[in-house]
Amino acid sequence: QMHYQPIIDLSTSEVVGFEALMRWKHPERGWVPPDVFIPLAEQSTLILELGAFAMHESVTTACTWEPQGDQTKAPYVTVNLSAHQFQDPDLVPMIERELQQSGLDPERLLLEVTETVALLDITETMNVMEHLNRLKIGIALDDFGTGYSSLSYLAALNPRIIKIDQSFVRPKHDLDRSNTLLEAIVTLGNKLDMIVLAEGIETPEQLGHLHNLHCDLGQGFLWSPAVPSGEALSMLGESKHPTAD
Ligand code: G
Ligand code: G
Ligand code: MN
Repeated sequence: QMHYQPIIDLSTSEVVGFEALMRWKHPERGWVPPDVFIPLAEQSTLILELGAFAMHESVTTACTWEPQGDQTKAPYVTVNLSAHQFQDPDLVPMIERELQQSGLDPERLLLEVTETVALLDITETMNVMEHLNRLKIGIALDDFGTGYSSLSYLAALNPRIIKIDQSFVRPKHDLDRSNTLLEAIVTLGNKLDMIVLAEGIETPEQLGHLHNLHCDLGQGFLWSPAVPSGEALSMLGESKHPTAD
């Protein structure tokens, strides 16, 4: 199943998108988390089938979402891609087919890739990026700050969103230094005209701090974990999300 975690605009506290996250309900073991089954699926072509399933479910579900407040566009959906998917020659055609069948506005789809995946084969990545740009599909750079954070490649990849890893948002040690890094990453993203999203926000204090740093978007248990599509849809009707003020 695909579940959806809301992405919140820290200034308006509106839901601007959802990250699609896969869950496997095993008949005996119950819910198996993706960090257990995705790496296994990656050892075979099963990951391509799961990836196609995730894309189909996500774009179909996103078609049911309506614009919020003064928004001109309905919330977008971000779909995680694994390394093998990114290297699959059928990736772009598969996405094009799904967009065509569903009728989803391509600007409402973003692909989440980690820097590590994007840098595996930079020539191939730039080739895929060119196709995605032409289709107006955006990239959200996942787990930013935990890979090599190659700054020249960051500029070349030009993601629409950079997602700051949770380890900077909820530092376990070296609080001062983590905060300095957090501030530097937000500034870097802002200056490069990228939308900066902080992951794993759990407390109003973390929210207030990130808002003060001019971080654009947030995601985390403070608002909601990933929920089934029906719950995501009803979340859109509500406007009582925690705000930074
Ligand atoms: O929500 P969380 O525990 O559920 O997700 C754990 C990890 O699994 C995340 O790093 C996320 O990128 C990955 N993941 C979740 N859903 C998908 C998916 O549909 N495809 C891929 N490739 N990875 C996913
Ligand atoms: O690696 P990726 O960023 O795609 O995966 C996000 C992971 O983080 C998922 O497992 C998701 O369930 C988890 N997550 C999302 N929000 C929070 C949060 O506020 N706190 C914690 N501890 N985990 C979170
Ligand atoms: Mn992700």
